[in-house]
Amino acid sequence: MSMTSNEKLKGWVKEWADLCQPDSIHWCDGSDKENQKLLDLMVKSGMAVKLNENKRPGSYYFQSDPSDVARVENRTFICSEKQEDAGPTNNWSDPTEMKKILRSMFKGSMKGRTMYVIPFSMGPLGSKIAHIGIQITDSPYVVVNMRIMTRMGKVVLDVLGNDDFVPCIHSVGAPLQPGETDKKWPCAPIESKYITHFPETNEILSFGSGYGGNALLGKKCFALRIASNMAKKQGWMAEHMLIMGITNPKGIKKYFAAAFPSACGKTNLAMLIPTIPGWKIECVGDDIAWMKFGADGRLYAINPEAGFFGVAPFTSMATNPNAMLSCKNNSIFTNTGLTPDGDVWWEGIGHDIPSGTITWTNEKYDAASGKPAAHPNARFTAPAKQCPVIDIDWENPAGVPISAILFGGRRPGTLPLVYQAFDWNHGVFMGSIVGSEVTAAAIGLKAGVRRDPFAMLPFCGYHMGDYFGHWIKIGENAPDKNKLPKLFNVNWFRKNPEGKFLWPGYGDNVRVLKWIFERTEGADIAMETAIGYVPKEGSIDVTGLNDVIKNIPELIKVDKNEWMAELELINDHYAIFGNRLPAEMKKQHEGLVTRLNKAK
Ligand code: SAT
Ligand code: MN
Repeated sequence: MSMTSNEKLKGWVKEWADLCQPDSIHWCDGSDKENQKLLDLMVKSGMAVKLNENKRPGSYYFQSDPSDVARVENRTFICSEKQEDAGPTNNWSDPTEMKKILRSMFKGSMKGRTMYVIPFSMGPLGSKIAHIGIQITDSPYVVVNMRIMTRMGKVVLDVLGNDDFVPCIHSVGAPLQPGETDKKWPCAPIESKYITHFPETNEILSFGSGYGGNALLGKKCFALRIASNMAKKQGWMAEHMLIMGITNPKGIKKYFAAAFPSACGKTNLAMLIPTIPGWKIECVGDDIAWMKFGADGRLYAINPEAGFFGVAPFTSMATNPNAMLSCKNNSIFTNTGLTPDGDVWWEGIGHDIPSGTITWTNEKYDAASGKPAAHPNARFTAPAKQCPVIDIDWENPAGVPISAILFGGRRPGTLPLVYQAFDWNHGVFMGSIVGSEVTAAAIGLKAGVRRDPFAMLPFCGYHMGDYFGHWIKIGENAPDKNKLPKLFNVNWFRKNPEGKFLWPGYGDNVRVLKWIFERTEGADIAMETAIGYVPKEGSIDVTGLNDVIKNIPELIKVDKNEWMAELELINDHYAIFGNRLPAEMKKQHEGLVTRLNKAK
């Protein structure tokens, strides 16, 4: 039974039910009872395993189909009316054509299944920065994950009233014939998967995958790809950034946001345990930030999500105790190993694998096979409120004021441990050239720097050149330019010629955050170089890090030759944006050339 008087919503659900032909329709109220019913149903069908109540209370284990283990970038489309609006970094498809294909895919796709209607809010309910979506799905797994990752259920419909919503349609694409028994993890083959976005109408249609960002449509599809379009039109920012609070020993607190490509430790940084006394880090979010200017002229950020969808492998009490504690109960584990005593295990969890552990492919673990117990993209879904260092203001509808924005990637050379932009536009240049070194072996690409501007490569829902332009506009239109966040680039991954990391990372990263904190207060601890401000000698607190002190000169070095080579690479990177590259970015590039030529 529908729980709304929103005629548009009711009509939309009916239209899709008519097309998808589910056996029944269930409007999700978000209650504990409903959640438990769905979990029990999945345990009964064999899709879920209830974990040991004494080890992992309220938690469940899932194994996906081996063909459905991660986001599928090559099956992800931006269906803008004009191809050039999707830009060179997105797959484009004509919206009318794509809708035609999808209508045929969705036709009858929910046969034998229940259609769930999930009202959800990205951001605290009622926040001016938040937005409401409604997801239709035939996956109960999606429902229980959306309940952790978003604010979900009846309350959302109450807030929505008769307003507009972002329509999100999802099917695993595996209809059941009468009498047919279901697969443990139903999904469609790769060539039938479609993760599609219609930026002109704010619609999301996703077919054929049940996993992560392909299926939990509030996350990357809505909160980044569609929201980045909304933000561009409306003058705000939807970014792939963690948000953290940082308090100094005097009790002064600031908030930072940070954008890093995948596998650069965003979740670890967001929950970091400082190694220097008196400093405190608290977590507002680990993946996405929505930012708008407040009445006081400062930029405010909310975390649109309510949970963490974190990579499990190599998360441990040593690398990220706060993440481990966040998923100690009421959590969902997908594609980890399953131990004989009903708990989960993954590579790098910090203890040996219990004998008899079942792998994510449902086989008995065999070290000799060389196959891991957990898939490298195995995930935990955990409520953010369970994080021991969750920030007191993490659900503040007004958001938190951002003092600094950090960019970074994995760069063994060239980029110093930290440097600060001269001003906003220089910082936009910095964000536009973010990248990580990849090895040829790892992903079958040419070895070198994979550019991932603002860590938004797979998530910017429009032309990346226009996105740089939007960042420039945000700076130009700021109510008070002096109150804009200061922009920095960090690089924890610089190596010496022998290939050893020069910086310890993890909790010691707070030492760099301390320098940034002091810079936002205007401390005289920086040295001007061609590329920006780097730390003055002795200004990074390395107390107690005796082995690292000798590395500092190398860590903050700005090498003219390395940067000249980098500038060539940036030219190649910029070339793909053609005439949509803002003139300001070319100017920034030329400015750097001139400054480097003058430098010794
Ligand atoms: O699967 S998700 O897109 O949610 C996570 C990720 O790939 O970053
Ligand atoms: Mn992410």
